[in-house]
Amino acid sequence: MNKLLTLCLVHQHPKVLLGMKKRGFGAGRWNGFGGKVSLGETIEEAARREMKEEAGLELQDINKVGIIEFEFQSNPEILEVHIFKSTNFSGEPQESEEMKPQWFLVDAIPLESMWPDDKHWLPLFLAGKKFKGKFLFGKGDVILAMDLNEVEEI
Ligand code: 8WW
Repeated sequence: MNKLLTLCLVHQHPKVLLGMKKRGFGAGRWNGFGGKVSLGETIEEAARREMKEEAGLELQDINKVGIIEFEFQSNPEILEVHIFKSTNFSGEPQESEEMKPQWFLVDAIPLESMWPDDKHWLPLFLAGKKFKGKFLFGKGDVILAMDLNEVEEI
């Protein structure tokens, strides 16, 4: 009964590729690329498909690095987001109807324009760690409770 979603960030140290979400859930925030997992595809296939649709990139490598559950006080549905890292792709980042891609230096990630949980797990992501977590959001997307742990295996 969780809703399965993907989120994929390309990390070519010292740069990370993010996209400005142009519409829908999370619009106006920088984020990784991703979305819903469709029937008949694996979660990894969904992550690859969304990266192609939203940024025009064909991923070479892809690794699952985290799973985070997001609960909103206003919504009984729990979002289970599977977070992937890629380091190589073919193609050139291109803007889509969904996302405007841009490279950021890891020291200049626009945390103030991202989901408020990202500041907690991005350091683990950038350090090559694996992690699992849960965040509870209240009104105004404020974090009411959180649980985040580094794990050996996803
Ligand atoms: N970084 N939600 C997954 C998604 C969901 C819906 C449409 C993509 C969050 C981050 N991402 C998301 S949603 C990403 C497209 C978050 C709450 N905190 N942090």
